[in-house]
Amino acid sequence: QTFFKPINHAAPPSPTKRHTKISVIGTGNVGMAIAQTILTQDFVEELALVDAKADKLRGEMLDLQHAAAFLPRTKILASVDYAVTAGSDLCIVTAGARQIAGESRLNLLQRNLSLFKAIIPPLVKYSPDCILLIVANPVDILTYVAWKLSGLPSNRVIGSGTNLDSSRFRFLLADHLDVNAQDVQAYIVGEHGDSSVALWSSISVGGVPILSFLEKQQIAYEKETLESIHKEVVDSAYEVISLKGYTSWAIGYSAANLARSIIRDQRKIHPVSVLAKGFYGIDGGDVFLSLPAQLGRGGVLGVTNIHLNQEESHRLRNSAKTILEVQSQLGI
Ligand code: 6V0
Repeated sequence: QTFFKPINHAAPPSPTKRHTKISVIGTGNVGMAIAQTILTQDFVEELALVDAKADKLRGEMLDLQHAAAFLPRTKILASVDYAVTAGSDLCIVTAGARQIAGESRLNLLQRNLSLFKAIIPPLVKYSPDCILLIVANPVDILTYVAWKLSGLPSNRVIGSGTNLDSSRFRFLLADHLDVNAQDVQAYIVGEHGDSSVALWSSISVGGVPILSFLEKQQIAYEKETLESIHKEVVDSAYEVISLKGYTSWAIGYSAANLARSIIRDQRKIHPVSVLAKGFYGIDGGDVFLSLPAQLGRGGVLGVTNIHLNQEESHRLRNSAKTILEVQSQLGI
């Protein structure tokens, strides 16, 4: 406190400078990858961590705090008590039950539903103006659950959705074409998972639509080749899990990228899970699935109207149907 002699008559800090705070719920592999990526990117003043396991949580907090000499200055807090999240601008929920061998998807979902009943209400109680970013799986349905339990307007409840699938897609396309993944504009939309939809008709590389790009390069392609790239995206999560037991780094960067767009009001377009009813001919109920959405300080600012061909629209509506069918069995 007394290390520096204070300056006489110093003006108080400008009231216009906003103090930003993010909370991460669940400090497992995914939560910690998100937390550490956020810390390196310097867009938040305070980071609060919550988990049910007090010792592990304190260990993770200390481990991150010990990196303070190498990181932008961020206050790191942790507690099993949700009061630590008070005043968050963004709450990222990664806490989720793991699938037990032989357990049905629906049963896992029921367990995650009761978990969310213990997580979402206190989060909203302590941060009534926050934006919720759901990462736990099955992400689309749990985003719907979070929306229902939170009572927040739908523009403030977002699922990380196919943001990760789309970055895997961009990596594979870039690798295939030997270009930089950041120059590849490509979206996977729909369910985060098996029924996701690759929007081939709108992919461009450096502004050139991909199908004509491939023709120009005289690269022979067939529908099957394109489909196999999409299949590789769908399979890649399973592959990583079978090899290292979980996925963490890519979802860490993916979620931190979404957090940055929101906190810094970047108004960037991301394929994320949003309340999709009324867009792209999706009807039949309140369903969250990924669409290219513009994100900023207000949460979801809008949904881009990308041209989909008939097959893509059909697949997207089927993806919505798949999610709605499971959701209808939840009783929420
Ligand atoms: P993990 O390593 O088991 O971590 C889960 C953490 O949640 C643990 O530390 C638990 O102690 C904690 N937890 C459990 N119950 C509670 C509770 N009631 N309150 C607070 N904390 C609790 O799992 P991992 O981190 O690997 O995965 C977390 C979730 O992210 C899973 O549902 C994954 O399926 C999901 N992913 C989602 C992705 C996406 O693209 N949306 C990508 C990867 C993983």
